[in-house]
Amino acid sequence: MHNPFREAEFVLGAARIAQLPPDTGVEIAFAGRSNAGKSSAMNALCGRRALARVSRTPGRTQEINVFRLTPGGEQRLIDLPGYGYARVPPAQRAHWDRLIGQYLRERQSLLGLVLIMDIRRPMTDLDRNLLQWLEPQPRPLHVVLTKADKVSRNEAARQLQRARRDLEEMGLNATLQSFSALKREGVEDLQGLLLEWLEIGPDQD
Ligand SMILES: Nc1nc2c(ncn2[C@@H]2O[C@H](COP(=O)(O)OP(=O)(O)OP(=O)(O)O)[C@@H](O)[C@H]2O)c(=O)[nH]1
Ligand SMILES: [Mg+2]
Repeated sequence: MHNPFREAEFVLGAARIAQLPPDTGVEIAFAGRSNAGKSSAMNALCGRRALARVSRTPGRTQEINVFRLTPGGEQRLIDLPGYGYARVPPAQRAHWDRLIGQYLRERQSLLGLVLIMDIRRPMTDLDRNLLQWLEPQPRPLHVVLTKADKVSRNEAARQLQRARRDLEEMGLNATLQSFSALKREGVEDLQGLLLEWLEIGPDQD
């Protein structure tokens, strides 16, 4: 099957909102705790080994990394810095939180958010904080419980159900799936959903 994410290319890393590309076109952002597996999920989505850098040590993605789906195109994937890494100076951590919060609240081209969580510990307090930032402008939310290769099928199903219930209790309308970048499980489901988002997104004139 042709993978339209295969042509994705790195554009830039932004330490401040002002450094992002112009706020036109559409973006799908990936958020999650530090070390949750965001960069690995994006690499799996795009069928590339090293599009987004995968960390050996948590907290590697310190900037907002921007990728475009086609050369010169106006559809982008955004790798947000992971939140919640403890061994980062408080001032730096506060800067990341502000950066992510500001991005989620203000970015007009943000089409939808993919929230990546480790299937072994989804919906932590930090994930809930992030979900609260989504409030003012409702956009599609897709929750990916990754590293499913680390748990049994039963446990994966149990965690999915728990996360679904938690999201409902928060009044959030979200789609969910389990995923493994390692085993490449759930990749086609993720591709299919994001393609639907892109198709219903604003037209590219
Ligand atoms: N077993 C397993 N390990 C994974 C999977 N996805 C990611 N990992 C590992 O988890 C660690 C973190 O992965 P990253 O993709 O760098 O996570 P991240 O969320 O981008 O991390 P930061 O950018 O530091 O916030 C790495 O050691 C990966 O190899 C998966 O599906 N299964
Ligand atoms: Mg990363």
